[in-house]
Amino acid sequence: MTRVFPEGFVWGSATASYQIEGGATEDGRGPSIWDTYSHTPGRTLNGDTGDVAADHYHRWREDLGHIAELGLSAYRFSISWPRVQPGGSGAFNRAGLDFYSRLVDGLLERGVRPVATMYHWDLPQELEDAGGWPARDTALRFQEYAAGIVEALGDRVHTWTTFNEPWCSAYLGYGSGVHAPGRTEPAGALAAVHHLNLAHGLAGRVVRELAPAAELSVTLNLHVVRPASGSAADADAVRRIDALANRAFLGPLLDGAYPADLLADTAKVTDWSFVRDGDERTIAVPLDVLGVNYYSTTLVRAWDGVSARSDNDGHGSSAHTPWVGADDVDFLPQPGPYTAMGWNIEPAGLTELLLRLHREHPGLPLMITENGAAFDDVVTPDGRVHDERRLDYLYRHIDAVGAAMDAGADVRGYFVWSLLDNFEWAWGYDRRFGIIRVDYDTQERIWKDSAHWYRALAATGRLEPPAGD
Ligand code: GBH
Repeated sequence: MTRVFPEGFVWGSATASYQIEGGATEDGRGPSIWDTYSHTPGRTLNGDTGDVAADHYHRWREDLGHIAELGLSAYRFSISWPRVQPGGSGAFNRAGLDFYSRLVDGLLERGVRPVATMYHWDLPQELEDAGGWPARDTALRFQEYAAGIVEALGDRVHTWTTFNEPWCSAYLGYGSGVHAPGRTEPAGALAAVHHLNLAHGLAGRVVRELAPAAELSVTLNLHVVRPASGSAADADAVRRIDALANRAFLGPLLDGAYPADLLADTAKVTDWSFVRDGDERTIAVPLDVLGVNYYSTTLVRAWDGVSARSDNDGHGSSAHTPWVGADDVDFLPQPGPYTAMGWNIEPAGLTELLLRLHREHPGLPLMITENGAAFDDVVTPDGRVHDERRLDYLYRHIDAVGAAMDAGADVRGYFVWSLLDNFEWAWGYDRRFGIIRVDYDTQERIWKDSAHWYRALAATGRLEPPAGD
C-alpha cells in the first residue's frame, strides 16, 4: 500500500565525525578515545582505524553535493570534540570550528537543515586520562565545550542534539569494553550514565541561553525488550533491562528522577552517591524533540543460575557484560531474518517503541534520528549496487513509522543511517550501512539503489512498496 507522509515531514540522513571524517591529525585535531582504542591491537576488526575513513574532512563539499542531490531536508552530523577543543578543556581550535562553520553554511545554502550532535563518542583522550565519563569533571568540561560550539555556530544549527546513544558510551565503553575506552568497570559504567545525563542537562541549558531559537534534543538507543515467556520471572527480567537500557535515561531526562527500581536493582554495584542534590533537576531541561535510534529488538529471560546461558548476550567479543548488575538475566537469540550485523529485522518493534513513548510522554515530539542496515553489498559489472535487502529494510521500517503516526505518535522526521559507508566502530570497514557506497581505495562515492529510492521518497513523501514486495 502507498503511504503518504505529511507535508513538512523531515527526510534526512545521518553520519558521525569519527566514522566519516578521517583527517585525524590535521589542522590541530587532538586524539580521542577512539583514536587510542582503534590503534590498540585487537580492539577493532582487521585493526581498522578512523585515520582516513571516508575522507569527509577533505571531501565535505562533494558530500554536500550528494546531500543536495538526494533532496534531503535535513542532515545529521556530529562535531568532533577533539577537533574543536583538542585537549577537552581550555583553548578552542579555530581551524576545527571553521570546518563545521563551513559545513553548516554549505547546508543552509542548499536548503538543508543542520542537525548537529555534540557528542558521538569521540571523547578527547586527555579527559579520559583524567577519569573519563565515570568522573564528574567530564560533565563540567562538556558544558564548556558546548558553550564554545554553540557560540560559534549558534542558531545556524536548527537542532542541537547533546548526545548520541549515551547507553553505548556508558555500558559499551565502561561496562563490556567493546567500545572505547574499553574499560570494564560496572560501577564506572553507572557513574558514566549519570555524568552523561548531567552533561546533557548542563549543555541543554547552554543551548537555551546562547541559541534560544534552536531546538534542543538528545538521541537515545532505546531497547524494545521482550520476555521469552509469560512467566512472572521473565516479566521481571524485562523490567530490569528496561530500567538499565531505557529508564536510566528517560527517567531523569523526562521525569526528573532516576527510577527507584533501577537504584535498588544495582545496589550491589553502586550506591549512586555520585548523584548530588539538584542534579536531577539540572538533567530535566525541557526537550523540543526526542531522537530515537532503532535497529532491532531484544529478547530476555530470567536465568536460573544453572542452565547454560545463551551466547547472544550482547557482550560482543568481551567476557564482560554491558548489563551491569543483571547477571541473572539471559539474552536469547531471535528468529531471523538478520542483517550483516546479526541483528534481527523487526519493523513492528519500531511502531511499538514509538507508541510507548507517545503513551508515556504525550506531547513530546519524536524524530527517528537513525535507522538502517548493514548488508554485504556487491558492485555489479554495470557499476551499480543493487541493495534490495537494505531497500526492503528501509521500506518496512519507514512503513512502521507511518503506522505509529496513524495511531497518534507525533513523529516529525526520519534520518537514514547512513549517508555513506563508514567506520563501523569495532567492526571497522567490514560492515557497510551507507545508502551511498564508498570505495575505500579511491574514495569514490557510488549511489546504491537504496539512495535512488530514498531520493524519490524525499521528493514526494509517498512511500511505495519496492518492486517485488
Ligand atoms: C548506532 O549504534 C550508532 O549511533 C552508529 O554510530 C552506528 O554506526 C550504527 O548504530 C550502526 O551500528 O543490546 O547489547 O545486545 C547502534 C548501537 C546497536 C548498540 C544494537 C546495541 C544491540 C546489542 N546499538 N546493539 S545489545
